[in-house]
Amino acid sequence: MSQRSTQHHEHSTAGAYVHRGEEFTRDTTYIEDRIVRDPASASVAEGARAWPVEPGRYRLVAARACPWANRTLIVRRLLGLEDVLSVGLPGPVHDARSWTFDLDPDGRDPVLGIERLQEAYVARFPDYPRGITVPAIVEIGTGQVVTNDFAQITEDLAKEWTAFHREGAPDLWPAGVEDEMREVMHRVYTEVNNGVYRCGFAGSQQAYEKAYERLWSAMDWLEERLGTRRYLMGEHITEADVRLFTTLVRFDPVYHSHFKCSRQKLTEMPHLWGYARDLFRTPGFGDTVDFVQIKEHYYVVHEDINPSQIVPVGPDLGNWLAEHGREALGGSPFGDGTGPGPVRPGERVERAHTPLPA
Ligand SMILES: N[C@@H](CCC(=O)N[C@@H](CS)C(=O)NCC(=O)O)C(=O)O
Repeated sequence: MSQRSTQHHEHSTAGAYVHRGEEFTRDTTYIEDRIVRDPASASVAEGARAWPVEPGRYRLVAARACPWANRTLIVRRLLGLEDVLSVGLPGPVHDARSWTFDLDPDGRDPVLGIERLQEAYVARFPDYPRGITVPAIVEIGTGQVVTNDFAQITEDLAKEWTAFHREGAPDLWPAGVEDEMREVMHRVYTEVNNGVYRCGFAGSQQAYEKAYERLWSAMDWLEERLGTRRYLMGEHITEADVRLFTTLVRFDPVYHSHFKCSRQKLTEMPHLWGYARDLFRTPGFGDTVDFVQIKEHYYVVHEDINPSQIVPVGPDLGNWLAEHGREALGGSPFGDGTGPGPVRPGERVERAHTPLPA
């Protein structure tokens, strides 16, 4: 995650995210391979490779706890890709070598047969030098990681896997608003998705206060924007909403306390709170969220900022199902399309972990 933490992963449990005296900087070097409809004509980063879209060839590894991985779980469901791209779900906490399949029988992913995600990274790059991060896509036949570039993964699921989208799948990247959407998503990423981490892993009082100001100025912008429109880009959900949602859903249980993002709770920002609950109840969003795993991940893994590793019991989450009244703003989540059907039996979040409608 941070440059320093990745160096530490070989011998510590996600020990050092905090840069003493400094601002938190995210390691944004990824395996930039892409999975595309036409590898011969696809544009890929220098040194990266284009792989063909193919049902059953790849497995998405996405811990429910992680906000970046959570995006892929939502998009996969919204687009109905469950039958063509299977999913492996590491548990919420790491061992000394990062993500493990400790929730699976015998502690192994049933399809890849591995105990640690690290094995898939090493199968491809024996000396892989960076963090073993989720989300990652692994080629099942070779057991090798293909990509961990979270932003490109969801964009490619939406634009390159179209032949396998379910009927009624929403258009998460509507052409007419794409330019503005990229600007909004950039601001959401730098100021909010990553902004909460910048607060939590600040290495000095000054760095924290600067990070806090940045975060809240973006939260105020979003609160205002969502006062007049139901979704970030207007009447229907887009990838921009997916990206904001995974941070909002973690806000009160984790970021408000653990990352000291405490000017207000999400529940005290009326438009953002209504918007988050509206999305939460939309099939494909809330049904991917596991509050128990989310809390366990942050409070246990980030030992440097929570040395006791005690996981808070609160907050009470029953209010996520309260009426949100957002329909009054008009719009509809899926536009001309439809919502995804029920979650696959093997992929349901444990009932006791998240309040969902019956
Ligand atoms: N690596 C991406 C996003 C993915 C990411 O950070 N995932 C975290 C979990 S939320 C992870 O896998 N951390 C394990 C590690 O850093 O070794 C980024 O830093 O922007």
